[in-house]
Amino acid sequence: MLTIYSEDHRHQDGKNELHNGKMVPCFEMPKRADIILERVKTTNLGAIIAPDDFGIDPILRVHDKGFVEFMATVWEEWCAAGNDCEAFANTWPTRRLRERIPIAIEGKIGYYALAIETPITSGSYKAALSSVNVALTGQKKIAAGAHSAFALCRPPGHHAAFDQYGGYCFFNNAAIAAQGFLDDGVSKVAILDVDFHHGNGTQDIFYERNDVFFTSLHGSPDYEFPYFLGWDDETGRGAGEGCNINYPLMPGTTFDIWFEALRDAGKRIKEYGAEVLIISLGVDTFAHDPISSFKLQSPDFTTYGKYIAELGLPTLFVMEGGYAVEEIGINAVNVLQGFEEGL
Ligand code: SP5
Ligand code: ZN
Repeated sequence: MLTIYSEDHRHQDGKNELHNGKMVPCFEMPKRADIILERVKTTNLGAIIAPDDFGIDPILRVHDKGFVEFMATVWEEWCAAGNDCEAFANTWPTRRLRERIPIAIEGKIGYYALAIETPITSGSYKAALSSVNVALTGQKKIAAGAHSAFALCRPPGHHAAFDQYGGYCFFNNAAIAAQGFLDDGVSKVAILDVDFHHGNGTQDIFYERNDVFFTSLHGSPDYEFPYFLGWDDETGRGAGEGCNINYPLMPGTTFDIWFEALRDAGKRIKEYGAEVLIISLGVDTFAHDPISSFKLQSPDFTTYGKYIAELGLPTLFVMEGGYAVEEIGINAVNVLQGFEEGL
């Protein structure tokens, strides 16, 4: 399987995030991609190529223009306002406040943030652009006839909504790739999100559409981030009714329960009639992940990779979360090797 990778992910290198009331070193760190790349090499998964540059037009197909402009300029504005540290939001347009975009950057950042934990740094925009290019390069390879590809994206993307960043995500790589497939002539795309967290951003972007089917297995929002989306009564709206399926699962979920949900999701993808599959590949379902609570073991990743291959669709794997850094390479590449075994 072909891997797409860019060194530019290093430009997102936040110092701290707010976790359980303390500023702690960011869980989402450059070393994650280094360890995955190392495993791709040692397992001889296949060729590793650099991405092409697609500019911002494909991003504007799924994200708000004002939001993309904010991402491009936030660091400069944050520094110009006299700050000499990473940028964090601290005030939001919550219930009964107005959703009007303030002029001051301290306000604007709250308008566009969905959570407080993610630091914006001097390199966030550059890293986010490169992550989009990695996903789109994989998408183009599949559109040109490859059966699969691994977009080693970093920073991740599935929490990034139409006009919001957060959850370590800035632009929604998987959603941009899905739109890329449609723009290249595919009529039905499925996105299967196996990250531990609900893919709220991807759901948000496609919620009223029937050309992208979105399904996600994740820790129930009653207990887990992002807390305010991801229940099973969210099935899509308007033309999108029936094209969104969530599997909220209890903390402590073991592989047998998780895999049963995955097989149900796979059945629904087949029923929908998807022509192409995108996997939002988070491996924070691992039992030893430091911020998650599912119980998958490393061999389970191989098992479900094999099942994904059995769906028989051209498949683009887009890297999302996973914070047990030492094992992230084994777990992510196990999925890809399982997929190849299942062909
Ligand atoms: C892409 C991705 O995986 N983003 C995850 C962002 C999670 N950020 C908030 C984490 C909150 C962790 N809470 C720990 C207690 C769990 N019971
Ligand atoms: Zn996650």
